[in-house]
Amino acid sequence: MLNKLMRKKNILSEGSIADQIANVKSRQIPAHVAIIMDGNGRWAKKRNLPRVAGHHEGMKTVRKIAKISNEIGVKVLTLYAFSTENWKRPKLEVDFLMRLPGEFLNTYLGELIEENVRVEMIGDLSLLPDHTKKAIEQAIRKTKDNDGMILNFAMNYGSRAEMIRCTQELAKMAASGEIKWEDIDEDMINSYLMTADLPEPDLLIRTSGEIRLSNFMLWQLAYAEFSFTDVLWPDFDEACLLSEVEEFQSRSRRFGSVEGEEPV
Ligand code: V0D
Repeated sequence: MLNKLMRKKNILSEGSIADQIANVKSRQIPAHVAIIMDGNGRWAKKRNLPRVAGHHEGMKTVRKIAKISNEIGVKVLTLYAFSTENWKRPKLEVDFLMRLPGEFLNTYLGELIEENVRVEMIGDLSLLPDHTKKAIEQAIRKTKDNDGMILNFAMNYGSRAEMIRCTQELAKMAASGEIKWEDIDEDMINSYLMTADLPEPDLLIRTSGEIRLSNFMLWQLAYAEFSFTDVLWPDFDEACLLSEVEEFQSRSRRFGSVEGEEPV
């Protein structure tokens, strides 16, 4: 009863991180958390630093959030690292971004392997510079047999492009008689998306105050809980992630009780 009151007043999460972890772990953990990592440029601007300094700081946040997510038992963490729109940024900024996977993996791949994390990717990798592709392919190869959390980077990913490709594949098979058009259902569509082997996201988080999906996992997010926070990605820390999961847990508790039906 006291706990419930404290939770309602949002003061249960004010203890230590260890308390917050224990609290979160005693309830249902979202199997798949997807995050749009926004606000790196704004973080840098506030400090009179170049935008790339924000991207670099954001890379450290990736490590922090992957570690805490793995610790509480998240099965899949998908991070939107680079969208198909991001090519429009200044060339020097794009060049800098494309060096981050290599730097990230040089610094952290050892730790990720120790933690049994499997690195995966969604998106069109064919357009990335060779050095970026090499770094990524190495990370995927070195972690392919790990069976812990999947750290899934969305790189040069766009949801509509993904759905167009899926539709074309299915149309081709229907035209050739390989499948019947009437047999196309949700499962078949799922199996032709880049997320075919992953559970659907349970929780979507976007940092930095924008309230948009920006072409991210439009099909896959049909039933996810959405959370938009004003915290800028480089400032997003373990406590922020745990609070997001606590909020997710309090919502799913409400929908499971008589207080509210699952809304449409
Ligand atoms: C910049 C905030 C890690 C978002 C995080 C090229 C923008 C830091 C990676 C990464 C980026 C990607 C693949 C991989 C290992 C690490 C990354 C990009 C941007 C886009 F296998 N951080 N990070 N990739 N930023």
